[in-house]
Amino acid sequence: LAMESALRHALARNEFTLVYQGKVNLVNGQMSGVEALARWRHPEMGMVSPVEFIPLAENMGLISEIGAWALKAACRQCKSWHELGLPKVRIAVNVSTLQFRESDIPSLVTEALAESGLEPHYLELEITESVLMARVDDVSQVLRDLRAMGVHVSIDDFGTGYSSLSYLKKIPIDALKIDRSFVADIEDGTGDGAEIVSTIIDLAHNLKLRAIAEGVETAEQADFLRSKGCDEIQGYLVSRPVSGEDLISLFDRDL
Ligand code: G
Ligand code: G
Ligand code: MN
Ligand code: NA
Repeated sequence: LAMESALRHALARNEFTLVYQGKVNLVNGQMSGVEALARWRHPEMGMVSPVEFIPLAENMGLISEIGAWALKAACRQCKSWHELGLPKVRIAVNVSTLQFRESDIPSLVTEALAESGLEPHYLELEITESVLMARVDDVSQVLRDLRAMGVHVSIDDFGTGYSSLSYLKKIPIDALKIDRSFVADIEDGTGDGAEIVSTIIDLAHNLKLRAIAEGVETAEQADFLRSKGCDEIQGYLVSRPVSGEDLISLFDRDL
């Protein structure tokens, strides 16, 4: 209960912040994008993980407001990296399923892009498979509107939900992000994890989508993913999530 009342005031008290984790292109080794991850810094409770506060925010009817803040803050941060003359990367922002259903996402995105001055093709939204469980026509229309604007969409935590393959073929998306539980199971390339991962990579490519592996922690996992044609990786091997300022130094590092 204490956490609920604190969460109600967290936005107004400026307690949310974003950290950023780079994605690296496995062909050229360059940083290709950055995912924004929300953090709640409470004065007494300390850092509260989004695993805790996102579901709470959904239950309390606060997710759309918090999600809108995250989208706008991420667009502003990305634009400011571009203005510093850093290599231009795309920013990925998580959109919860409830937020996707409750809000007018195309209008919100239009507003965030207009306010920040970020060009639409530098924005990517990460949604999960559960978004796709709604009426196909409604979801498709929102995704088509986003595509028409030039905004990218990827499916996060792919493989843990219930996407129908025929559905995936019909909707305009750009990438599948392979859930980190499968990546963790790659090990030496012989186990179940390895087979699931290479199957998802092939599925993505057959659907003309990029495949991105998340939670990559070891060079062995990265080598396996490269050998299977995975397009991009994200995870502790590349970098932990860091502040907007700390991310700048990652641009010059040899990844
Ligand atoms: O950053 P990491 O600990 O901690 O994130 C945990 C989970 O919280 C992940 O599934 C991530 O997608 C989700 N998450 C992080 N930031 C946001 C956000 O801004 N909005 C939503 N909806 N989910 C987020
Ligand atoms: O669900 P989503 O992919 O958006 O989650 C991102 C979450 O994964 C964040 O909590 C982030 O801190 C965490 N994360 C990022 N890289 C790694 C990694 O290499 N290993 C593990 N175990 N977690 C990671
Ligand atoms: Mn994500
Ligand atoms: Na994920």
